[in-house]
Amino acid sequence: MRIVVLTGAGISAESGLTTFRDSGGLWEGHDPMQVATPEAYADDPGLVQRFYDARRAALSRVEPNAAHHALVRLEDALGDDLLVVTQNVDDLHERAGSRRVHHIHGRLQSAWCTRCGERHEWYGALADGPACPSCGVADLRPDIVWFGEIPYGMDLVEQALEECDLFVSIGTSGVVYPAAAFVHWARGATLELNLEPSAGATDFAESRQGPATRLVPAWVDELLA
Ligand code: BV8
Repeated sequence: MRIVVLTGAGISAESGLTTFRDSGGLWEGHDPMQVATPEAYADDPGLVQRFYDARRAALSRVEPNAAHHALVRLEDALGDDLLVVTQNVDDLHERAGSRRVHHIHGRLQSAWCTRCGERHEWYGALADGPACPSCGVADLRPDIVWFGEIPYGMDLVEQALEECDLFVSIGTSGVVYPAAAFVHWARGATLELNLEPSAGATDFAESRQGPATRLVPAWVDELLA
C-alpha cells in the first residue's frame, strides 16, 4: 500500500504553533501574504528576517503531538511506501521521528546564501546579518518558498502522487497552490482529515472532521489493524 500524506499548519496547531488562517490572518502581527514574498524581503529585509527569526525561535518551545507520532508509527510499518510531504516549515515531523519528510515550502532551520547559493542548517537569528559559512558574505535569507516562488521537488511529489494507492491531506485549508491541487494529481483513493472541511473537501473521496491528534492516530490504527 503506497501512501502520500500532505500536512499543513493544522497538524502543528495542537503543538502550539499558530496556523495561517486561524490566527485571524495576522501572524506575529503580520499578514503572511504581505511578508512571505520576495518583494517584501527586497523592500524590508529586516522585517521579514525578524518575522522568521521569531518563528524559528518558537520551535524550541513546542513539541510534536500525537498526530506527528502516529505518522511515525505508520512509517515504521510501511517504510518507503509512505511519503510525508509537508507545507510546514517547522521541524516537528523530524523531531517526532519521521525519516522521509519532504518540505515543499522550505524549512525555518535552513539558511540560503543568495551570493553563493549554499544552504546551511541554521538555528539562530538571521536579522543581524551573519556571514555565510561558505563564502563569508552576509547575504543569508530564510530558506523558505515565498508566494510567487517555485515549491521544492514538485516532480518528486507529482510522481509519488501518480503512483500512490492513497493520498491523505491533514490540517490544510486547501487554498495555496500547487499543494491544493495534489488531490487532483493523486491516482488512488483520497482522504481529508481536517478540523473543518477545507476549500477542496468535496474533491476528496472521504473527508473527516476533527482535531488531528484524534483523527490521525485513529486513522493509523484503522489502517494497521
Ligand atoms: C507557485 C512558506 C508556481 C511561507 C508558504 C491565484 C489563484 C490561485 C493560485 C494563485 C493565485 N495567485 C498566485 C497563486 C499561486 C500562489 C497561491 O496559491 N496563492 C494563493 C494564496 C491564492 N502559490 C504560490 O505562489 C506558490 N508558488 O505557485 O509557483 C509554480 C507552481 C507549480 C509548479 C511550478 C511553479 C508558492 C506557495 C508557497 C507559499 N509559502 N509557506 C511561510 O511559512 O512563512 S504558504 C503557507 O500557507 C503554508 O506553507 C501553507 O502552504 C499555506 C496554507 O497554509 P495551511 O498549511 O493550509 O494552513 P492554514 O492556516 O491555511 O489552514 C490550517 C488548516 O488546519 C485549516 O483548514 C484548519 O481548519 C485546520 N486545523 C486547524 N487546527 C487543526 C486543524 N486541523 C486538524 N487539527 C487541528 N487541531
